[in-house]
Amino acid sequence: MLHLEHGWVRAGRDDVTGFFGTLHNSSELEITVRGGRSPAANAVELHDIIQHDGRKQMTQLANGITIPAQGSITLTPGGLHGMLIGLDHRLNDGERVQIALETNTAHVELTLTARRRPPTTSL
Ligand SMILES: [Cu+2]
Repeated sequence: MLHLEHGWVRAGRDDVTGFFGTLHNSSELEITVRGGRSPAANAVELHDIIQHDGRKQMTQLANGITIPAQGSITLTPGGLHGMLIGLDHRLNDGERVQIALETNTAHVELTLTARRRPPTTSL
């Protein structure tokens, strides 16, 4: 089983925005998140931020994110993160956003709250 703890989506963006939190894998097998769907956006992608020629660049992770058995991976604004691409409207502070993550084992349904700033528990 995979679940997202302290999940949130960044509010106030027009076209694309990130979502964050800690993915916990409570199963005995590794789980790979490959992408997802959301009624609020055209696409759900998984990204990382890498240094390239001294500048930070966002790259899509074509192979997704793998969470080890009994392990966790944290999605943060400065590193690995989820991305909503092609928002159908600007997310308001406090708005609830549905995201279904697709993994190699199952879909994981999330309801995240949009916030302008990270909740302190996620940092
Ligand atoms: Cu991104």
